[in-house]
Amino acid sequence: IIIGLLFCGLSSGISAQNPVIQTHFTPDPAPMVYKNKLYAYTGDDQPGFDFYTMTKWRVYSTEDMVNWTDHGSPISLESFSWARDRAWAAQCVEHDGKFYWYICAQTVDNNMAIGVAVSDSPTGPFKDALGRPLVTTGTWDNIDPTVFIDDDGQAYLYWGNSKLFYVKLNKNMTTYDGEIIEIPQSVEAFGGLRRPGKSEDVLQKQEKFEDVYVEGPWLYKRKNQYYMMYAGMTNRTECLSYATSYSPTGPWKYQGKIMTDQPTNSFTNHGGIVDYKGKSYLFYHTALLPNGGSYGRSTAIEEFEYKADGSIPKITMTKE
Ligand code: FUB
Repeated sequence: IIIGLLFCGLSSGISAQNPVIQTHFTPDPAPMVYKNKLYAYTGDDQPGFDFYTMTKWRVYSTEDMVNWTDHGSPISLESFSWARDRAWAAQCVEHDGKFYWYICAQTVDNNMAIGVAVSDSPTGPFKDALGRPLVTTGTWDNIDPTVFIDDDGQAYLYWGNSKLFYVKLNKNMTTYDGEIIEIPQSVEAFGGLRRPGKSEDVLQKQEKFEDVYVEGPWLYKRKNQYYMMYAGMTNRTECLSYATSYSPTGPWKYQGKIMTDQPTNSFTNHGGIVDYKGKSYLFYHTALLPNGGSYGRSTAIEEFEYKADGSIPKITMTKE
């Protein structure tokens, strides 16, 4: 199915619209470039829910950032025998000609866990690689996996809500042997600190609020710097912030907000950054599709240019 959609914010001069996909809700977009195509792996919000009651994941592709092909929903909760609910944020990466789609979902034990499905094609069919979760530590922190493969071939899996963890993946991309490392939270690393004893709800209501790591990490490398984008916190809604490091395991240095307290109307924000055909793009989500909302979120894209020192400019969301 070809969905011909245009979006604004492009230097090509094409006048068009965000959200880029208008046929389904497509939260938590994760871009991946493979060969000549750009793929967007997304979640699937369903209208009418009052929570993130999600059951499947979707994939789209484009070659021109204008026309998108809908590849349907190659994986769902049913693809993972251990998953019972909450098909939340995911990311697919290619390694040695295979495609690894890292997902998180609620387990039959009522925790959140990270799993991985594998395929020979970026659009599937995908199969649960393990028949069990890849990371399950019996907590609710195990959400929002991001995977990055460094130049030396070492793959890193980061994830976490309110806490940020990583493991080094084995060469098979589906297991790990080392310890799970928790990244220390500090003002220097992520712009702020959670105050012990205060719930997120209380934090959001504070008038003056510094940034803080919340969820949705996105790890990548550009030149010799590693970038960790994440959903941070502002007064009204999640923002997108980032930290950098000269090592994939930190220490991380807070660099500020990329997308600040703008009216995404979705409370959460979650995205990815990718270079494609010589341009840089921020993928994120908003509630701006008709009938959208906090549980009806859609992929939006902005083109941007890095500053000369490698920093990411403040990016303003665009819509029609
Ligand atoms: O889409 C469900 C959850 O909302 C994601 O896992 C979080 O990052 C937030 O976007």
